[in-house]
Amino acid sequence: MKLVGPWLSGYTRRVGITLRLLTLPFEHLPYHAYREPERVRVFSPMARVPALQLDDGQVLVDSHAIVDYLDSIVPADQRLMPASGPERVRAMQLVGYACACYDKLARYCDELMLRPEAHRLAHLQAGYREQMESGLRVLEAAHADPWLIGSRISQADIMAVVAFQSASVVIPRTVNSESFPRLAALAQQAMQFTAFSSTLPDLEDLQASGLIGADNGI
Ligand SMILES: N[C@@H](CCC(=O)N[C@@H](CS)C(=O)NCC(=O)O)C(=O)O
Repeated sequence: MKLVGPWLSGYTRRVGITLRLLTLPFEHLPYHAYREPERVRVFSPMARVPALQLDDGQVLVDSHAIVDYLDSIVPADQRLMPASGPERVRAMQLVGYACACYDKLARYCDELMLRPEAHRLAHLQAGYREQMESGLRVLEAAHADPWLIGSRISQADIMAVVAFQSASVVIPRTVNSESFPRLAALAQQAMQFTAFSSTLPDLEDLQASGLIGADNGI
């Protein structure tokens, strides 16, 4: 399989973590959707990442569909989403919040990075941040023991950690281990897995994106 997208993309990282936790071999093609759209388009006509090319040449896009597919090709006891019942509902709820947090963070970053300052809408930026922080508070209130859905790591942990770590790079004064101690502890626990530690965005990539502390201390 080939995974298209850089670790800078939280949704690509979600898929990369999933592949590594499930010990599924893959080739990583870290093409950036904005900087290298023509390379991404070869796999993903809308120039969006992540895209996963399967061994038979078919391509899946959208991290939700991809992680669902990956769960379907591993034995039941390795799957990263509970199959049914209240645990599945809870996992879906938390994955939903974590993805929504990441969406708002991505929109906030797009506003900062792509739109010229004179055309930025302050209320939009503030709204994205407010919504993202509300979502992170929901995740912070979810009790991890030791994982969000109990004894086994799940997609809820993966996306919660991706969203928290990404937000803490972009708006470190607001999102940090003091304001979100449980999410910080969850991230620290997750980083014991190479699936998480090996998929952190390159520092160079982060610096080039201008996203480190992009809030300028706001
Ligand atoms: N819902 C999609 C979101 C994918 C997404 O937003 N990808 C971003 C990078 S993190 C992207 O490719 N943006 C460029 C674009 O949409 O034009 C998923 O879960 O995969």
